[in-house]
Amino acid sequence: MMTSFATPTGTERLKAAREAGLTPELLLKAFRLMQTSRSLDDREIMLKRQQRTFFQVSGAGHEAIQVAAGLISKPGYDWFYPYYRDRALCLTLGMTSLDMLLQSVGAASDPSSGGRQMPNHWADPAKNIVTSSSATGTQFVQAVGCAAGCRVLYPGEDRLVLVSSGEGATSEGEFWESVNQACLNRLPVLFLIEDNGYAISVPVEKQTPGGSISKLLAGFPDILTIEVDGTDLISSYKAMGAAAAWCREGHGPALVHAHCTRPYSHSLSDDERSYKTKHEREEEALRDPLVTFPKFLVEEGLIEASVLEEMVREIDHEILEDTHRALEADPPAPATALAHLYSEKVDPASSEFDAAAQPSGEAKTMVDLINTTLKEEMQRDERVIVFGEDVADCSREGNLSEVKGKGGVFGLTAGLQTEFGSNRCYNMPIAEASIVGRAIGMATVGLKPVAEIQFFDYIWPAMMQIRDELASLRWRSNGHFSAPLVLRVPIGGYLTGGAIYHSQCGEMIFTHLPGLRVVFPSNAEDACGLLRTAIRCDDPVLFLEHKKLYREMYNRAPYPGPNFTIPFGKAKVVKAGESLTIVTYGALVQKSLLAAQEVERRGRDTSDDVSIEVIDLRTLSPYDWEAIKTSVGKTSRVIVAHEDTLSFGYGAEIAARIADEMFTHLDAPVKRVAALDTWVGYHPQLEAAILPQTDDLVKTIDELLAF
Ligand SMILES: Cc1ncc(C[n+]2csc(CCOP(=O)(O)OP(=O)(O)O)c2C)c(N)n1
Ligand SMILES: [Mg+2]
Repeated sequence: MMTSFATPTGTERLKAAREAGLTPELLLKAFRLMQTSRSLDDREIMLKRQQRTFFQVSGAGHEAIQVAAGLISKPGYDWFYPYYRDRALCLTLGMTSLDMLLQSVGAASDPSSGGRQMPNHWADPAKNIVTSSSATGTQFVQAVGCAAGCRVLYPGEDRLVLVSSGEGATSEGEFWESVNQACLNRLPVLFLIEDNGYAISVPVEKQTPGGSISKLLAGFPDILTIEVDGTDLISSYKAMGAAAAWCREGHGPALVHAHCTRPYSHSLSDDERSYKTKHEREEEALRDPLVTFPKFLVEEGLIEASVLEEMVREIDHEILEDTHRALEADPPAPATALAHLYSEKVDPASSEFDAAAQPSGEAKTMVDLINTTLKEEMQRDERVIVFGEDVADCSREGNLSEVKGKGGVFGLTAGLQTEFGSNRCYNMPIAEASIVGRAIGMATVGLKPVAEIQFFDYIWPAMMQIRDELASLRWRSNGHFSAPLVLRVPIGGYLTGGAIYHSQCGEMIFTHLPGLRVVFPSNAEDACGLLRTAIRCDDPVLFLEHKKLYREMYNRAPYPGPNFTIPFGKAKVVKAGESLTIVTYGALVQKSLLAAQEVERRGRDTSDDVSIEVIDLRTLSPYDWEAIKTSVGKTSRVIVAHEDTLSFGYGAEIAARIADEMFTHLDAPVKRVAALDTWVGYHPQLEAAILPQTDDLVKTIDELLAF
């Protein structure tokens, strides 16, 4: 449904305000908020020019729609995903001038980020203003997840999720993914698009086909779209009110397309005179809400001009006092740089997770034990929700009585939907950024999503969500927000036929990310214990499952019990030895064992007393340095072996650290065995040549022993 809200003119305006529920008191409150926002921008610009702050981006020209958005919202009940221009919105929700100035100066007491993020990256847990990144458009998919999460946690309540951006950011794929899913699930997401006609220097007609984002959405079902003059408080208030009512009444999402102005260029680093004409700027100035709104208040007799001027002076004075306080505030202490990367509540590396296995029954595959663990954790904790591509048994629930069910392309999630229902295990559209974004939004409100990415090779659309959002969320909000969740991802090759898009590794790209835990089990028992730790811990975990290891005979194990957990960062010495250490994980654990056996057998034949130690790291971030150190201290020879490509790889980090900290213990150079620096090929002969084999390990062991 599409509506356009006309801007009232002349004497109609007061009548329209009254009809919309805007009392004289509310109008004056709105003015105070709008003026505070503008005065703060002016003050911050001065501070930046005086080099007392480091960055400035303004909300100027957007104040009317933002105050309207804030007035129709319920802070602490609704949830908010604002963007960097939303100063007036956040003031209306209850943030203070001092809160904002503390972020400008980068103070330790900046409530949004503790001096970690640029100004205008608002966050306030008490008001449900969720920490934002600087990436345009990433907030949309998280807002959808937040709305989906609220539906689970607060059924029957009329909370909405307000998410905003400029018109330029609607070109991001995540915007379209989020509209798609908000419509699919009829979620109460209120999209506010503040259209100031430019994305830095790019005008809207070069950004959006037809130049209007609201018109483009015409074909989506169940979304209410409203186009409005975002510089006019009265029509903005009406539009936001109607959109909020639509969401709260359960009809689905709404989008308000608000036309704003941008009088202060994109930011202080930009000068719009280099791409906007004088005429264009003059036309815009006539629509400035901080010109038109006070004029209206005075013209309609709602306030005397002199009283209004006094009010502005008062606001400026208060902001100046807050500025002095902010400038005196302490900066963040250097020693705090690493604080809040991970949970301070739960340490997954602690002995708390060191539970003994209580094996029972016959040996099971990795698939069986992962499936059992998921079921048990879903039984134990209602907050655990599983979603991904094809993970449900059957999306058409009615067919479940007639069909066996799918339960994942590898069958890992089989039976979860049947046992726990379609609200706890469901299929997602093919949109990996949304799978991760939804999980982040859900985890932010307190659920425990265990999402699946179908193949590691297709994780890349979600990379922005993983790197710029998931991994940084706790750190950038100075510990105020977190998104503890699990991403299960089938990975790896040796499939004979998997080729480039079903066989790659690439785990080191993720171990490079502070804030993320990376797990890579090699056998059924470890997969069970580590998955349970992943679900029970308080950090985001990338749980990598090697496809080739899913149904092997050699790595099976009896069921180790419903409370079996393994701490992160605790390697397993899978074979003890004295002559050489192989540090490895994943599919190369078995290959290392085979290579060790061969070398040892040859040694026995020639009466050479050779024994190889094989260490399975099991978790890659954190990893067990002590285990490596102890072993290398004993053997003095070491190979780091992995399936991923050699150069700039995981092994490079371990090898560098061994060279750094254990140099004097070494009797030979640190060697690496890994894939060739290329992609995995389709033909088995090509694949075998590219991926590391047992023979490669044998050769390297021989070389090192002979050194
Ligand atoms: C993913 C990403 N790409 C590029 C940028 C750089 N950037 C910051 S703001 C911006 C323009 C956004 O324009 P719009 O969405 O219209 O918002 P406005 O600033 O006009 O309010 C760009 C390109 C970014 N922050 N994130
Ligand atoms: Mg814009």
